[in-house]
Amino acid sequence: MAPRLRSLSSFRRQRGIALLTALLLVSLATVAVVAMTASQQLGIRRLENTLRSDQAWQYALGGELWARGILARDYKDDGQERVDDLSEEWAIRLPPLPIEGGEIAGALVDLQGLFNLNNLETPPQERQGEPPPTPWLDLFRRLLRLLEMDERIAEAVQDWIDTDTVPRFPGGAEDGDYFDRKPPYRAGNGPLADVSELRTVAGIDAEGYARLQAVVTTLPEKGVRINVNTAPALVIQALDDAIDASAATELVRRREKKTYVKVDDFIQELESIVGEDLKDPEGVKSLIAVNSHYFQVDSQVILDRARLRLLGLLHRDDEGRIRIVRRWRELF
Ligand SMILES: [Ca+2]
Ligand SMILES: [Ca+2]
Repeated sequence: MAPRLRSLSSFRRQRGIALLTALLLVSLATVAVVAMTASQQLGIRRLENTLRSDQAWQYALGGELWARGILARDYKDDGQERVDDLSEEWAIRLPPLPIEGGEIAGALVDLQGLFNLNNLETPPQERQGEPPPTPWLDLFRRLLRLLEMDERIAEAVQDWIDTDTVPRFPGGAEDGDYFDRKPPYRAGNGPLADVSELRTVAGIDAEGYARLQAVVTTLPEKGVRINVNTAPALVIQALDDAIDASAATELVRRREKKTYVKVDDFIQELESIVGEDLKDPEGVKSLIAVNSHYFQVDSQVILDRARLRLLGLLHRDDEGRIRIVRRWRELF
């Protein structure tokens, strides 16, 4: 009896092990299926995201195309009288437009209403000393004063742009000043590519940068004049010592009633407000324009989970040809 009993219990044990093995196999297979499905879902999600980003990019490019169209139409409408002011179609900010799965918003900004920092470029210096001030340097110094910032920052920006290593006086800063920083770096030695570069220039902290951001720009040429039909009051005030805050506000108020069609119209109004105080009307005239060549297009697209902000610098020449100078993305 005893061997039979043993074999029966051994049979039961074996059956138990087989059952356990089967269960284990089933659970392993389940884990594998779940893992495969999860990875498949991830793949689908990834594909979906890529597709959405691609679509958002195409929509944003569409926004750029819209901007080019508006600028081309404006050129045609202007005819012989090349004037750009804030009552024109390009200056109207588009409310967000619904698109399938999201929305798109766009805006055009005249960058010539702002002071172009690359106007500060001068030939390299051979010796230390104060180089002769240019009208653009005077304007930038006034702008810094109006922003309640140290006007010696003007020389630091000039040194950042110039290709020499001789610091200007009194506020200059060259490689020597930047080597001491942690981490060390060198001066730019070329035109500024973006306003954000100012954060690396000596004397400009986060607060100063925030103030400057509203009134300066970086364009790929120097000597770009300020459009008095679009410039904020502060930039107009910085044109000449004779213009105080109330005169600048009055000049802005008058352009809202009647656009400055010629540079002389602005000078005439300016003289009627400040009178004898204006010592150098020709000097002011050399800094201003009534139209613009540089605009920034800003397209913002939301598409499901994808968000894209595409900015572009557009140049419109005197023949009305429009080209994209550069394009960059920003978070929003
Ligand atoms: Ca126009
Ligand atoms: Ca220098």
